[in-house]
Amino acid sequence: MPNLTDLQRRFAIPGVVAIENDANHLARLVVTTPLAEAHVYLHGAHVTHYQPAGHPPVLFMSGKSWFQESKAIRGGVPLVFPWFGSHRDHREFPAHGFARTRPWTLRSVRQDADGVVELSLALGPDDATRALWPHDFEVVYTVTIGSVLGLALAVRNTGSTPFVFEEALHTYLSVGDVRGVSVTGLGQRDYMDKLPSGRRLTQSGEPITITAETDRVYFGTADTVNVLDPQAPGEGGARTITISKEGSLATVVWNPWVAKAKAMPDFGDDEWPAMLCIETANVEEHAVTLKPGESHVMQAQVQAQRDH
Ligand code: TA6
Repeated sequence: MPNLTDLQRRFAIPGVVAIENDANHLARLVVTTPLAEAHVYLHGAHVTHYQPAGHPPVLFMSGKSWFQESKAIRGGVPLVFPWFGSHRDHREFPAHGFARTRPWTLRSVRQDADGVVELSLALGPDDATRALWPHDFEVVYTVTIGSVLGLALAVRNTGSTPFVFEEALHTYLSVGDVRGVSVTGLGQRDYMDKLPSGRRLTQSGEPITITAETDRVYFGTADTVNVLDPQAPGEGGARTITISKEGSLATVVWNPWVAKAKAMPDFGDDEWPAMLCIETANVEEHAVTLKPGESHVMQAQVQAQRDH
């Protein structure tokens, strides 16, 4: 693991970006500016907190999340790479790939003239990743913290053979009560309903509401999704969280509801009403193929505004 003192010397910006070990001795960056605050762990390059000025937190974090090097953090924005869900051929491999449970390297920390902070983190192959996925790659993740949370996942094939990968920014949004939330931007899109068997359907009208366990992969959609939360946390009343994106053709919508929430040890039984995952992805038929030397970037912007 990197030396904390060395990281602080190289990357800290006094009063803006601190680097600390959390209570579980995992290193994280704590970003505090007049525009927003955020927490980003080197473990999984995991954004666990984002709160723009004047708003309650935009990301949900489970109070029962693991914070261990071998496990994914539950909430925030888990990074899914290089496969989504269970591995097609090896069900014993970690779900959603290995990126979210690897230590990432902090590459740069910058603040621009407007006060926006940009972090860059990188992941490359090692024996552990090659044992799961026999390819050479470089992933560079850029997190931009301002009135908008910007996330950019750049994958490059540094090997000598082509590879195919899936990816997702598995974003957990914080909502007042998922049963009262309306989702727009996915109308008329085809989707795979993973409950129970992966059947293909077409989204009829919208808004989409959440009335049971929901686990859907929408295809052929580069669209912006809006989540209207009439009972948003905090004092300000209703708010809309907008997720726009580039370089992504799939969007995943997930809420575990009652039974699945109970089945997850790192998720509180009563936490499911407080979250909704809107995931920016390239999965299934939208998996990405890269020849040697080629790169691909997937980006998302997460923004909250009050509905007055
Ligand atoms: O993105 C939705 C999903 O694939 C669900 O099927 C559920 O498994 C969720 O991801 C969480 O997966 P995780 O491995 O983080 O428990």
